[in-house]
Amino acid sequence: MDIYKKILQESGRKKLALLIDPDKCNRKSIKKRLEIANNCKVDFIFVGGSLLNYDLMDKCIVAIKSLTKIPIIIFPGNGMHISPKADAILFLSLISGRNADLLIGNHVHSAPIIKKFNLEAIPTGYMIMESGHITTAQYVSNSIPLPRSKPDVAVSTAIAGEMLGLKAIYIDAGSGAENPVPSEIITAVKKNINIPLIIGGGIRTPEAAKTATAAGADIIVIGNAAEENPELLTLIKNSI
Ligand code: 1GP
Repeated sequence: MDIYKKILQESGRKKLALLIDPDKCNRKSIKKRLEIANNCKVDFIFVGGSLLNYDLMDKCIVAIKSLTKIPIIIFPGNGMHISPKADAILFLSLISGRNADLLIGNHVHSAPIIKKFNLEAIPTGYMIMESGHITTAQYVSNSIPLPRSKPDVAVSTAIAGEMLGLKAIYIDAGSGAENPVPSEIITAVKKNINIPLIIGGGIRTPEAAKTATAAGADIIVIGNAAEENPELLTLIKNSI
């Protein structure tokens, strides 16, 4: 399965990714969410978290696979988060930060394993956005988030990512963010790049999801809100 092709397919149709945290993943806890995801045709399942370990990632993917055929994409918190059981992995480079390990260091360790597993790697420029309280992603990445009031900084960063050959840009306000990525930033970035734009973090309502897609997001990612209220997935899917 060529997952990147699926991301590019029907480029005008906004897509929804459900994020499942392997630290909170057992068959029982994800069953309802995945039933709803199947019914409302969620496009992708992202699996990832900032603090998990390999073993949990593998088990979680097996559990998800027993409940859905939706493509599973690893959204790694570090270079050890790899599983041969997934369909693809976002090969993230934290281009909003200046932490060399997250720009290239972890990649050197994980690339041979990803290759050995024959796992599709999607080179993705990952940009963490200032969003209120410090998020786990900000803390763990030891990086300064992009300022929310400076669209130019986000735009320049995204353009540089595309010029470096990255195949997607993911702007993340962080899991459970107080405030999602501002729509002005989404619009400004989208206008300046020709690769898919993924937006996540702190999107909790169909209105917020619609705001993000109307501003230019190609894929939106929903994690916490669907954990709390799985029915929200259908409402969000219908609104974007
Ligand atoms: C976090 O973008 C994801 O990295 C999703 O965030 O859990 O806040 O939806 P939420």
